[in-house]
Amino acid sequence: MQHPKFLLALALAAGCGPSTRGSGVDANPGQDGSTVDSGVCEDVIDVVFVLDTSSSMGFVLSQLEAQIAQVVTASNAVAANAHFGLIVFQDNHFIDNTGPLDAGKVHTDAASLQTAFRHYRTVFTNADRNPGDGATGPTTQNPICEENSLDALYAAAGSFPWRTNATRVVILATDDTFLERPDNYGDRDNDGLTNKTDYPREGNYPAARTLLETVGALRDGRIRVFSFSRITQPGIFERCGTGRRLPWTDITDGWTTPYANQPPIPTQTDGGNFDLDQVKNGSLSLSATINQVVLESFCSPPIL
Ligand SMILES: [Ca+2]
Ligand SMILES: [Ca+2]
Ligand SMILES: [Ca+2]
Repeated sequence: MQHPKFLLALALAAGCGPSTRGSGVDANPGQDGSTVDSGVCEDVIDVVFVLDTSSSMGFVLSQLEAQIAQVVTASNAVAANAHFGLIVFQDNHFIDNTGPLDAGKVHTDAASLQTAFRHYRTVFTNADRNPGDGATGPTTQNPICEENSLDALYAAAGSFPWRTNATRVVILATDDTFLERPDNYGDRDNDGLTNKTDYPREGNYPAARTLLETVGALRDGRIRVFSFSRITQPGIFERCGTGRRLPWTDITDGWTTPYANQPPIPTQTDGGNFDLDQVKNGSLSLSATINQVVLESFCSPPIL
């Protein structure tokens, strides 16, 4: 019998999008159909989605809602009993708790994930409401363009119930860079106070972590980060409608370009980055790309 990974590789071969990753992971079957790790690895699969739910990101939630069943099926074809988590963020984050296992942190099928994607799009994306504030939190928040992916990633590393024998993958989507402690995402004018009430209203959304701390937690957890982010600067009419802390030329920092002289997060975790604009225009399939990286990561510990 063929290794299930090999069979899935055949099934996926036609539909995979391009990857910019340059790791040494080799999921290609050998000429005799064997894989480099066949017969020794008994991993399960844990995938955590870390998703920017700010106003420009609704298309990712919609596409995931439509395509997540294919991801769940493909992961379970690689190894039975795949687990999925969801952490949503804007200027703060929330660890989704609507799954059936581990106090809601773990999803096992597409239906509960679809309900969750729809919920965050409706209640948070469409209202500029920060996920950590809950469904009745203030609206029209988010006074600067940068989004708090860093603290959401730190939560993924430390607060998701990763299984000991799991191949661990984070799928992150965002269209901007992030800030580090001690900056504050709610401090629009960077005066150290969060008291301005004119639009876009200030609020107290301090960054809790640094890039160094976050990457350290991810690497300690053997968690690969695959990001979908913008590779090119948006045109003037596609830009975030508020001010920002860092220049527009920095929106790729941390994903495909260094952040304050530190290599990008996908590079530091043996993951990869894909072009979010290709997802938006329909030329890159989220599900095919996610299935590809899960397959390539399976039973191949990150090379750090
Ligand atoms: Ca945004
Ligand atoms: Ca923001
Ligand atoms: Ca201020």
